[in-house]
Amino acid sequence: MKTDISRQLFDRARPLIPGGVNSPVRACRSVGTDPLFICEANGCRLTDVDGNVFIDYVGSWGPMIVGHRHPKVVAALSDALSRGTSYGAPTELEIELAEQVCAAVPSVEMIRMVNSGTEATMSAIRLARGYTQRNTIIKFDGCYHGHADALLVEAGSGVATLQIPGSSGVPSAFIAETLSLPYNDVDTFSEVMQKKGDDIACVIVEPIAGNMGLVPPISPFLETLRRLTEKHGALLIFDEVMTGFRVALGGAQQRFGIFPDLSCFGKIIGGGLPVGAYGGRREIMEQIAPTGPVYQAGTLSGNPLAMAAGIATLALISEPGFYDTLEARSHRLITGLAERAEKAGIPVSCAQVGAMLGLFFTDQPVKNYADAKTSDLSRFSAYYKGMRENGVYLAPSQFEAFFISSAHDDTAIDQTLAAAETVFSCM
Ligand code: KE4
Repeated sequence: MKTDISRQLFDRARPLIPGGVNSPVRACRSVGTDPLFICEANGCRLTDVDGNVFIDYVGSWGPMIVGHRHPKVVAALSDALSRGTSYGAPTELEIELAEQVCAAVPSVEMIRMVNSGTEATMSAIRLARGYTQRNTIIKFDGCYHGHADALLVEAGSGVATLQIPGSSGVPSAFIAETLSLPYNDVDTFSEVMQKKGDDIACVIVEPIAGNMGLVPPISPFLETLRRLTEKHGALLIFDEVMTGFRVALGGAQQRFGIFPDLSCFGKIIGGGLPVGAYGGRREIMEQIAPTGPVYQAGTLSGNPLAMAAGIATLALISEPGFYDTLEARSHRLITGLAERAEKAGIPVSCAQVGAMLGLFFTDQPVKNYADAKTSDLSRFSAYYKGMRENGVYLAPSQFEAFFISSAHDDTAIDQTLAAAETVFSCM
């Protein structure tokens, strides 16, 4: 595959931008190759600067659930653009998107727009601390909630003691109030809540984990989080930045019938433009400035272009049958991949929830981050590079989920499965 121009651009980018990229995973370091520079996209396909075309399963890391350059999203954006780009003042578009999210997600009565998932979770945690007047928070190993200091934590040696900063530049004091526990581990969570529950401001969780690869919750994990946070007066925060509008119109909370106190969103609600949001019960959200003492602000929050793209996207995914089609195509893809890997004698552990998919190169069941780390990373790298050579663009990390859009038709899935058959046969 010709990648000369990508390589030239990468050489030009690296002296100017750390790693040549504006988000680390895009550098493709964990799969031992260089990134491709993309110049356009349409439907389920990306075209790189060398003219190579790929079936895209990254979808900008989730937002592109109706495919790239959907005519109705482009039309909505063009219409908004024809009137201006940003006002720093309220617009009707912000009300429309808020109405759509609150109508779709039962636990959300009030919502605040921000500009990224990181801002959404960071703000939700500050709100939970302000509302409960408590400081300690609980997250789960392998869950990623953006790069706010308090959330960059590696699980310590002792489950509920010594936490270790997950990044240089994060003072230990900034994560001293963050506990990180094993995902899907009801016993450990229950023990910690029994000891510390009355000091916990919030528990934040990816209701379906997508940042250690795809790891679904095992009942009664989420049920226990809901029960014990309620019992101890802590808030439950569902980080639905990835799962929101991805696994159901009402997100994972609608799919599982478990409703948090606060929810965080991003990705799909911006339709490919920078948007995040957090929302929940009115009596909690009214603690946010200017109606309450918890401060949070943003120059471009509720930007009209981003709102327009989000509104158009949410209108499209609200159409009858949208998720049934996505679910069926996702199921056909993941079962096809599993069959072809098995035929080639390659052990894989696959998962699919709605239009969120995951494939681990391990013969172990994957129920938490420790299991996920049993995956054969060199095999994943070979798979990633092979699929890219065969026209399929995957997330360049074993510890990511992959996504289908409504633009991934049967032809695209057949082509993907054919590529996988070729690649698995050479691994
Ligand atoms: P952003 O700040 O990147 O918009 O959102 C952070 C975030 C929060 N919560 C969840 C569940 C997320 O998945 C994310 C971001 N997801 C990653 C992909 N796993 C974004 C890709 C990247 O970091 O470049």
